[in-house]
Amino acid sequence: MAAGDRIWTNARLLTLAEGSPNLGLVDHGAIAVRDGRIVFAGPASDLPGEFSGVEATDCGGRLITPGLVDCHTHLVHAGDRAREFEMRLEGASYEEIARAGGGIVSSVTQLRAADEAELVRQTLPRLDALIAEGVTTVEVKSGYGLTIPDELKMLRAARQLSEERPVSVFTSYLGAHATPAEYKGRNADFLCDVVLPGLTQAHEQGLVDAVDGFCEGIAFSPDEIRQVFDLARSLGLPVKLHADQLSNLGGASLAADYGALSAEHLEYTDEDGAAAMAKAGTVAVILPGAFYFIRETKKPPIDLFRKHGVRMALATDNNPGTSPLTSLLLTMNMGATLFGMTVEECIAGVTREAARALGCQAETGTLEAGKWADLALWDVERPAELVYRMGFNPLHQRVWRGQPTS
Ligand code: DI6
Ligand code: FE
Repeated sequence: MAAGDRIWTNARLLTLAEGSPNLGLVDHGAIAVRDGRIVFAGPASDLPGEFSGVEATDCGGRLITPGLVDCHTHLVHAGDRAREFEMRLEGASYEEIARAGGGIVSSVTQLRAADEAELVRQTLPRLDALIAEGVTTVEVKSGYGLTIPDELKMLRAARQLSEERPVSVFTSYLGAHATPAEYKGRNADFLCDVVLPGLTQAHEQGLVDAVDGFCEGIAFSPDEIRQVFDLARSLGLPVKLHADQLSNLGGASLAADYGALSAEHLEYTDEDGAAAMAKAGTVAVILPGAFYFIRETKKPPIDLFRKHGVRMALATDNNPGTSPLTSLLLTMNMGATLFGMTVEECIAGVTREAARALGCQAETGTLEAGKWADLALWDVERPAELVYRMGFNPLHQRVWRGQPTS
């Protein structure tokens, strides 16, 4: 027994350990923690004797899962696009909205006008909403600055979030998100002047954990994305890609070619793309919030992912334009209801597989010895309840790195 040791007893565990049936369910379970890391998670009868005198939290039979991981967000942004949403409800077209100053351009304008402290201030309520549902790790992208200083500002704000709240933050550089007005029709210049040198600078400043891009007709071509990924590779940074969201440009295969951690959205991915992802071990990050919000009708090919053994994660894609969603619980419900994902796929998708999509599966995402003690305790009897309810939050306690935070 050492100072700072903690145990949780009288719990039902979903360990999510790879290959265990029923999400690694342990009916009479206990977790022992030292220095913020899990030392033991399993049947209470096997709890190591050295923890016998340690003060225990009696979980009253509650369910413990790994802390949730939101592996795809644009959480740092300024302002909102509620007016645009209203205009769409009134029947306005995308062109009309763009002419009225809406669309992604409006988010870029608002972001550029906000300083770092203001960005953090505006982001914290969204982060708090995620945390309130048991999120212990969150990914945050840049991509609304689109100048080097503004992209760096976004990434610094993202890093600052982990100073403000007990949460692990992973940053993704998304300079190739959209072409700003001043570079309209000049993607090559934008890449050369902003995206590529911005990535080098952000990396030098320790602000980048992974590199992302938006491969789409309205954004960047596969060849343009390759330029970004080649630089990422030379800097030793992992990549991920917004791929095949609105059309199939072969984004899933492109991501797989670079051994990407993940490819995201994937509504238009075909069988070749799924097979390439399986071979590369690229995780499919499914984003039902954006599908729902833009009233997309083409569903991601979940059956093909299953057939080829592609791992699937689920994330909010929180962003002001296409997914103003701050609930991973609702995201799971949408994954099940809209796409037919199973309860097990949904729960693995916001824990173990989401961690894999961030490359942090050795640190979090399952209840296994050696990982951070990132836990969520739930007032539910069965795992399906986490997926089935809509707009109800059964979180009882959240633990980040061994410390209860609620
Ligand atoms: N895919 C999306 O759906 C969002 N970004 C992306 O890469 C849209 C972002 C926005 O409209 O603000
Ligand atoms: Fe996104």
